[in-house]
Amino acid sequence: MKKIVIGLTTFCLLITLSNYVYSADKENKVKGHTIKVDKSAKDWVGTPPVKENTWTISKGEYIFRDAKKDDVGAGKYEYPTNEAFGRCADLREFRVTCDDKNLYMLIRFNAPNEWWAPFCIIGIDRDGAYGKTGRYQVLAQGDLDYINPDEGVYAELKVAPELSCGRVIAIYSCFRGRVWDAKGTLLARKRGEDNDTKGFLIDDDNVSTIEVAIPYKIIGDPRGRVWRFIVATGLEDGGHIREMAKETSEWHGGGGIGGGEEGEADPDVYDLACKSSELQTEELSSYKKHSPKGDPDAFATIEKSYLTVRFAK
Ligand SMILES: [Ca+2]
Ligand SMILES: [Ca+2]
Ligand SMILES: [Ca+2]
Ligand SMILES: [Ca+2]
Repeated sequence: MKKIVIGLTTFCLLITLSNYVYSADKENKVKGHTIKVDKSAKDWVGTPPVKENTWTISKGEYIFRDAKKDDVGAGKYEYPTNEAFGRCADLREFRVTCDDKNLYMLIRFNAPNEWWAPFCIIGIDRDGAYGKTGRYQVLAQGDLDYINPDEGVYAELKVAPELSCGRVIAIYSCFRGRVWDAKGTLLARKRGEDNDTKGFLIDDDNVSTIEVAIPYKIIGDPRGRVWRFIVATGLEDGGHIREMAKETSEWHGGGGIGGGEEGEADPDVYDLACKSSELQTEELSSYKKHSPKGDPDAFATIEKSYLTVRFAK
């Protein structure tokens, strides 16, 4: 009897172990599926993880579930008092999948009161620690002498050298967006106009959930590779991210520094996709308060707040 029990236990253990190894190998990579950017997120079929600030792979989708109400930026950020904003920079979910032509992303915010209000920056490090370091660290900042939304996001945010981003994407106001290369050159633009870049698609499902499609000829082909995603959220202002200030007012959130003038070193970011809300606050607080406007040396540096997505071949 004892032998049978031991035999059965060993058998069950082996089955469990082999299942684990099999599923870890099989489930760890995104083998994606086609998404229609059609104002319905119903084609995102994966199940999100139960725990906040964790990720899973489900039905070919990488799914990160971000914590609720961790949208406090460098620790004490408040929203502008104008009711358009609500707490719309509270990131709730970020998903990635792909097919043989496009990378697809889903961004879920806390619902804004006005459709134009949320802003999301996505940096993609496509070559990891093996890439060129010491370059492309600032996330498409733009030129302060000539504020032009096409040039950048003006978020005062940079990443560690080993996270240098080959692509930076801005997604905002439910259907607008831009993609830059590592040097800040604009590669794609969608404004809902005739000259939108073909194939770069952005639309919302019920305002708070945004679907994005980007062709590989713009973003690169992730299949068989490991990409790292930096996801940062804030508020829209004239096509770029809204500046923080020391004091809260109708149009500027408080808890930062200065009077809400473009380029002040506080990161204009309320939330990051990050495994720990404490780590997120620590990284967003890593800016230098007393420095000239627009000085990249003073910007907060993201070192650990990123998502690692492994793509199947
Ligand atoms: Ca859809
Ligand atoms: Ca959040
Ligand atoms: Ca700032
Ligand atoms: Ca977060």
